[in-house]
Amino acid sequence: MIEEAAKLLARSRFAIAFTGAGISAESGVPTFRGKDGLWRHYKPEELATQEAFERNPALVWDFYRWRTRKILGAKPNPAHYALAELERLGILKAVITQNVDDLHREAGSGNVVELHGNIFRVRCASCSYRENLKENGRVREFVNSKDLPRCPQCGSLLRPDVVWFGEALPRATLERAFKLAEKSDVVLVIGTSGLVYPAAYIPYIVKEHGGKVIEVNVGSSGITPIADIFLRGKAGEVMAKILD
Ligand code: BV8
Ligand code: ZN
Repeated sequence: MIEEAAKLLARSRFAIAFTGAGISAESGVPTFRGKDGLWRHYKPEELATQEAFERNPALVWDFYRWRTRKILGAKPNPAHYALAELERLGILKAVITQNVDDLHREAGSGNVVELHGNIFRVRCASCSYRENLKENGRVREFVNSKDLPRCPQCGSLLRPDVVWFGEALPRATLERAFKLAEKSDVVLVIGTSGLVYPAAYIPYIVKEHGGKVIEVNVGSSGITPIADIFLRGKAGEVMAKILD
């Protein structure tokens, strides 16, 4: 099966990758719904929503500061590097990710579409102020502070620049992802439960346009029913083999 997947990729005209939290599991970043999943301790409604933030911004900031600390200690794993290498070889045209951990960019992927935002960016809840904490070298200061961060422009609360449940994905980002999916003849689906919409449409769009779906996952998911090739295993291990 691995050889078949490698051949499909090598012969593809426009291959893309669609990734979820599972691709970062071997980097030590907790997934959402697995046995070590984040949501086990909390429910999404309690933390990753506008209502939760309005009701208890300190709790939501504690959650994101905790996650940022976890992600700061994480390095890309062989799966992230394999995708960057496939892009360098001209095989992979883009990575569409649901992850907010920036590990694809750290591994060297160039064309990354972040459907759900990026945990290292903050934005103002009221005005258009945005800041990339990583570029400004302010992540540690932000993560270690106990206060509620305020917008330097208007004084309102700053929030993580990620998409919460019940929030629309940025239109331009979603359109760019859908256009990539319509053009692709192979989508490599790695480490997603395929439960969260509209992101989970991506592999279905590829399939509808006659493309092939290769799935890498330790278990089955909402995408498995449409997978042409299902490679059961850890992303880092399977992707390293595909690259061989
Ligand atoms: C919207 C950012 C409307 C924040 C996230 C009922 C039916 C259908 C849809 C809905 C519904 N009720 C509500 C909805 C809509 C909702 C939704 O889809 N809910 C789901 C849960 C049912 N969607 C939304 O709310 C979206 N917005 O619909 O807006 C709208 C429209 C117009 C105008 C106004 C409003 C917004 C969704 C975005 C939410 N934000 N994250 C943050 O990160 O804190 S979602 C969150 O889940 C993460 O982004 C994560 O990436 C995403 C998906 O999870 P996965 O990545 O798949 O991770 P998961 O843990 O689930 O799975 C891991 C997988 O990896 C598993 O399969 C596991 O087997 C595998 N794995 C584990 N280890 C490994 C591995 N595989 C390989 N190797 C390993 N080592
Ligand atoms: Zn502001």
